[in-house]
Amino acid sequence: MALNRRTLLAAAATIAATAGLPRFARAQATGPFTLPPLPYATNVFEPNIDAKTMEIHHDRHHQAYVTNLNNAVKDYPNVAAMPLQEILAKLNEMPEAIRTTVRNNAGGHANHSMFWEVMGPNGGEPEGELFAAITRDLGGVDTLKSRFNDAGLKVFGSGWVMVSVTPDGKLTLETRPNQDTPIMEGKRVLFGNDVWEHAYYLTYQNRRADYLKAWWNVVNWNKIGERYAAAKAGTLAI
Ligand code: MN3
Repeated sequence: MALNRRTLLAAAATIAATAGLPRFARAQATGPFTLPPLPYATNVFEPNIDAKTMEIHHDRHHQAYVTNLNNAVKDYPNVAAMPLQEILAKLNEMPEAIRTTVRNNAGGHANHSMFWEVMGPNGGEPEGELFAAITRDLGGVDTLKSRFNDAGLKVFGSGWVMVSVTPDGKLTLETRPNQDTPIMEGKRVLFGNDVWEHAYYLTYQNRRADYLKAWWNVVNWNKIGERYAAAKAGTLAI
């Protein structure tokens, strides 16, 4: 086919249109892992977390972890068939060619799936066995918040601050770099906050401490109570 001016213009228009598409629309890949829909509207946490941050964080960042993970495992059916928590607990058994990619993106998928779940409007307060465990293991709710915020502030670069839970219900404050998670050590995460700049930069810029403080306003303690019961029952997957 001869290239004429009309063909070249059409090609240029196609390239321009593709370049203008959101990243997640171009990167859609099929695979065993899927992006869980947000269980609430993106604007429900205003002004604590702005709607644009929620949208980009979920639709683009989390989608990218899912897409990258699906791409990494597509030639490894044994890995693709494994539950996410099992992949994370067996990272050192992963094929070396995909181990780092799987670590970062399976971790990112797990961490963000947890993150959306432990936030919500009208999330209540810690009650019952959860309240008792926080009092027993973390010095009470106010002390937990203070220690959690301090730990989150001290994460250098990108990472997470979390509370993990053992099968017998003991709670521990933890931090992890990048997209690492205590699931990699066979533990379970009760809840955690994302301190990557993408989680807060549009509203808070460099003020991570303000974001950490405001985040408690959007925590879903009712859901965390359910996760605590599930962790003790051995049924909490992610
Ligand atoms: Mn994030």
